[in-house]
Amino acid sequence: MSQRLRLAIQSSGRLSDDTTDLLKACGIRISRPDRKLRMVSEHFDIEILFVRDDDIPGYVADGVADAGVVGENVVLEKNPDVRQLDRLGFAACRLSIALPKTDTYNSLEDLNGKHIATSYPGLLGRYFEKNGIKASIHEISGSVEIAPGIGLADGICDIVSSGSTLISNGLKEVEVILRSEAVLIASPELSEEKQAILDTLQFRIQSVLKAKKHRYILMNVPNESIERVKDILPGMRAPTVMPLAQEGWSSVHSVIPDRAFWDVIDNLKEAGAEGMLVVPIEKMVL
Ligand code: PRT
Ligand code: ZN
Repeated sequence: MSQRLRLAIQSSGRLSDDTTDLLKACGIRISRPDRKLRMVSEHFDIEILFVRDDDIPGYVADGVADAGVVGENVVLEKNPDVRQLDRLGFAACRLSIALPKTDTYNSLEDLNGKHIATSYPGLLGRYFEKNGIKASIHEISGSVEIAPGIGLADGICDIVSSGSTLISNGLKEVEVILRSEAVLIASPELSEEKQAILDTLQFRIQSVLKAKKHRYILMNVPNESIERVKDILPGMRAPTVMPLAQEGWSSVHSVIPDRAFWDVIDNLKEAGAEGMLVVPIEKMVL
């Protein structure tokens, strides 16, 4: 019987929808009737385990799962023996230290002697040690942001994304100790067969992520401006140029990094490009 790669993903929470969408874009459809804990994919040699995110690094390290999708913050906090592979571009957040907004804060030294509440004692402890800060850590498992308000701690170290939780609790972010996003992790040792499935999965993930970061751009350009337009386009290769039915004009197609679009658009217009269309790309296989 052929082996299956066992992939642990978050059962329900901030990671689950994006993980399911990514797998779907990779050709792995997730259907979970009756909220089962295990699912075998029909189109790929993969089995999905639905678990709590905190358990994923341990399961992968212990061989209960072969690979997993989890926040980098959770992996680094647990510090298990796993391989960290691709960064997946979702669930972006930071792990930060925050103090009451009325506190004076000039530098890390100001944290000496403070009492900090967190669910990330491992990461925070290592951060203090690396920076020679003598502060005490109070581990709590939830609602960390209320700790200073109820007199439990002087400050907190917690996950921040928009920052609104900090603001509504009268806190200010003073140090970012980690920038995190969802990552693919795998156990250090896999059978040859499972490693081959993981390689295929990674190849598909990378094709999907690359596509997300690029746009397909089409425009009409007077023939005398084509060279200028080619110089402006930050494409992967030379653009495709095709004659239009209208004499003296061509259609120019290219793939550009998404972030470059607004930087080049004015230059393209100035060079004579018209009727620009910018289209999302579903997959990019290079
Ligand atoms: O039930 P299970 O244990 O599986 O899930 P969970 O409740 O432990 O985790 P979940 O689903 O809340 O988060 C999963 C992962 O999403 C985290 O480990 C992070 O990698 C990532 N992530 C991204 C976040 C946030 N953004 C986030 N904003 N995790 C938590 N938050 C919380 C944060 O703890 C704080 O309470 O949101 C609040 C701050 O948000 P802002 O927007 O107000 O700053
Ligand atoms: Zn959790």
